[in-house]
Amino acid sequence: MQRCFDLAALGEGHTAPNPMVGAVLVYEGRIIGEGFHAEYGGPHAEVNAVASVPASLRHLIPASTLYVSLEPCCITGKTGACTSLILKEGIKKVVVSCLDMTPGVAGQGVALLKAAGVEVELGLLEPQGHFLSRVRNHFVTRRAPYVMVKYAATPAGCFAPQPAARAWITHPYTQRLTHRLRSATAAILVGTQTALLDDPGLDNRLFYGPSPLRVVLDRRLRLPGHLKIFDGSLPTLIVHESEAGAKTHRAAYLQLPFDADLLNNLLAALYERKISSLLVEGGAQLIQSFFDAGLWQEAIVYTGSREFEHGLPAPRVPGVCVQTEQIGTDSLRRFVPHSC
Ligand code: AOF
Ligand code: ZN
Repeated sequence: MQRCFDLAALGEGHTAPNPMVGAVLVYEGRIIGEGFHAEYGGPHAEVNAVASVPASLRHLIPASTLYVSLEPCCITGKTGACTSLILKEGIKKVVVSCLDMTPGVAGQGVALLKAAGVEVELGLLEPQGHFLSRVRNHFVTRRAPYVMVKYAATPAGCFAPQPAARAWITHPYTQRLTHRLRSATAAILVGTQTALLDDPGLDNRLFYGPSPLRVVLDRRLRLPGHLKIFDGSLPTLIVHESEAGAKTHRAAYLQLPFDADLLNNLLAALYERKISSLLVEGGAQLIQSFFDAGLWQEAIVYTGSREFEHGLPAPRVPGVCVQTEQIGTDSLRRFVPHSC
């Protein structure tokens, strides 16, 4: 199953809004085939695992055990149902780490296999399986993108210098990890002040894989066209309130009321666009509003070694730290909400 997880991770950044999935076929303790879901719309992990078995070993498939990181699908979406493939190949034992909460699957894949006489073991390395599939399972059950908040703070807990200015806190290596995070996230969000002050590209320049959809709040359409977000290099969505104001920059526009429901409405609009994950990169006020509304699933806080003489205090994460890692001179902490 660990091998399934490792294989699944090779699809990072390319499968959304589908999950990353890995599968391994084992005959008498020996792997005879393996595969992963490599891109959205492409063959599923199970299909690739079966297809990878050499012709000389194909006769062993019915006597092999199929390990899959996620419950095999029993619906026809962009591809055929994996449960049909399993039955067609005569596989008699399937080991699954966790359920696929997609409506129409959600336990029915396992039930269908069991009803057909296949022995199914569910729950192997389940916590790791849930972690791997957390974005997909959140997206389909909550009908909203999985929200990841990310920011850097100084050792004293400052977010930015005061008066406000663009300032770098972390090591360039940490920036590379941020770009990896961007490559694995469907959309990235910043507020107006961050777009103005930092002029960020909000793209993935420093890691393999794609860049996210750029989403920027600009209530009164004040952002000037020379900003990097308007360079036309990537899809960009400007969220605004006013009818008035020119919508002439290289971007798509989404009008929403900037009231108490803004964040919920924004998440609903992104869900409609099949955006399964959202990285909230700043500023402090926007991050705080996601925390206050309880609309976040994970927070990643980098602590650098730089200090400001006068600094704006960083938001306090209303959650528990589940992971700490040292990255050279910086540190990473991953938080989840208290209720998790
Ligand atoms: C699997 N194995 O490798 C993946 C699965 O639209 P489709 O055809 O790609 O299928 C969507 C469904 O398949 C949905 O339930 C999604 O969670 C699941 N993804 N399932 O058996 C895989 N990637
Ligand atoms: Zn499938």
